[in-house]
Amino acid sequence: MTQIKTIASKPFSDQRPGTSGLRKKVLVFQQPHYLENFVQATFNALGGVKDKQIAVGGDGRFYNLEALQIIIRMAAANGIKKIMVGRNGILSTPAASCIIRKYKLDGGFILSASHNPGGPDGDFGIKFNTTNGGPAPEKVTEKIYQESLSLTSYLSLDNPDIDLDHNAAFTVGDMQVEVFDPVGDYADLMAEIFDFDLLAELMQDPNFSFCFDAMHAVTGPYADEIFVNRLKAPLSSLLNCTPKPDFGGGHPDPNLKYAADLVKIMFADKAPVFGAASDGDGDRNMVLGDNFFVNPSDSVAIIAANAHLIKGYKNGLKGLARSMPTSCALDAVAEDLGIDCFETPTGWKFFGNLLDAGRLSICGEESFGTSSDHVREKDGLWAVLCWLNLLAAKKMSVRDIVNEHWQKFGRNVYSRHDYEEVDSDIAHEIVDDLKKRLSKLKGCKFGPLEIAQADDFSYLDPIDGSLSENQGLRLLFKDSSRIILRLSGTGTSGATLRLYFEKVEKESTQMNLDAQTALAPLIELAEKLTSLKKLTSRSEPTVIT
Ligand code: G16
Repeated sequence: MTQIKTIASKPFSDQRPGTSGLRKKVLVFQQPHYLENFVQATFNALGGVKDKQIAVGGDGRFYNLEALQIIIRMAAANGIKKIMVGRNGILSTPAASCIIRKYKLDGGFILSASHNPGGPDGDFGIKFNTTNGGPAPEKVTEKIYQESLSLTSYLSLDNPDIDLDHNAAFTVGDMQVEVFDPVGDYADLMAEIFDFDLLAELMQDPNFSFCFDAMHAVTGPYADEIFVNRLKAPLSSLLNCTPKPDFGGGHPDPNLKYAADLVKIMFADKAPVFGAASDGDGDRNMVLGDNFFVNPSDSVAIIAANAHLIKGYKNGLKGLARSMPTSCALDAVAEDLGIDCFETPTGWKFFGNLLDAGRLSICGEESFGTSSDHVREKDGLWAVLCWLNLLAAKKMSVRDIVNEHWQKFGRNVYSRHDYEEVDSDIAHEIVDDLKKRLSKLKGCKFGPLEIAQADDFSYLDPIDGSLSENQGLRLLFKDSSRIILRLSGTGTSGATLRLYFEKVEKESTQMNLDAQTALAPLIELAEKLTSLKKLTSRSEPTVIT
């Protein structure tokens, strides 16, 4: 039997998981014992993992393969009974959720820093998902952090690196290892939810054209299997579909700035009818029409409003949910359908309890995340398939589907301004300063805008009663406009400040106004109240969505 070794280590003080797991520069993770400590802290926080079964895989970024081998050795040394490893170390975040649920595993590690850049100078990340397939809730991530603060050793064993290139089953120590196809089970799940015959027909329609950009990240193999092999889309529909450790030098974040290849195609003359992209680990999506951007907050609302057209949801929806900064477009749909719409803090983990309790079917976030109760993660390709389904069923363009929705529900004109890599002290000062003034802002009038409520959002989970405080500063106006300010929990350099703006437009002739123009009074007011640009010496946001 292979000898289990106790390896001396030292506690690290910076391993508190953020919005979605632990994300740091690759160089931080490459420090001796750094990754190992987090993995051992996770095992300890779970009360030990003897005889448990887990999955592991990642988005293919730099350090993915080395990290996998470390985790496999540590899993064996900690008494895990079986580990399922995605072939080539690949496993998208939604596919990991699917696998954990389908094979009733006790959880899994996902190795990804999501949409953050990769490569030796880029970012790496790790998060643990629990037996429901969803990100560990705060009580677990906090326990991991507490464990990490006092950890002085971890368990491993001497075993050569294992071959991850082929499907195979073997043992490491007493642990069974199964290297499996990371795509098949997920593609099968999609085939259960969507009518693939309908979608294949759309792909053959001479008036239809489609472009999917995997941004050199994990969804490439999934897109190949689903769109090309199963739906018979031409191979030329796929862009950047080979996962690369550095994502081709790009920033695998599907937004108007970073998905530049796709944006160029979709905003050209004779653009395809439909375009979409997903991020590093495959949980985000961006949806575009011919010269048209679909705001993610609108996207989830439109999917929910039309869900009866999708095979998997034709019997109705249990409820809806959105994160607090996401626009209230979804609330209007919930009201129309006569179902609940929950408002949770930013972070997919907050949807988990509601999904497990059967209280909601579809949920989404402004940060390009949309999904349903089929998994416990957001799911980029699922959202793309929803849109393909709507296009096939409604026989309308993307632009017309969005306009039809706005005409019925009104338009929640929306934009997010990100200020990335801001000096951390300055960023905290800006937030703290506004926070101190919140109580005095209620009732203040700025031209036609009157603040009806000003607070720091907190969330009482209706299922387990847990309270999450300090989740973002909200200025809520009498006319339903909103300004939100919060610090991102996913950046790795300095701090990222996010400002969110929303205004409800019911006047049908004003629906197509440019969002930045329509929101200009709110954008100006935010600067007046925070002096954000002045204090950060920035003339404009890093990214505008
Ligand atoms: C993660 C979370 C999302 C969150 C997003 C942005 O997504 O899972 O719930 O909305 O980060 O968070 P923040 O505004 O704190 O940066 P991903 O795709 O990065 O895993």
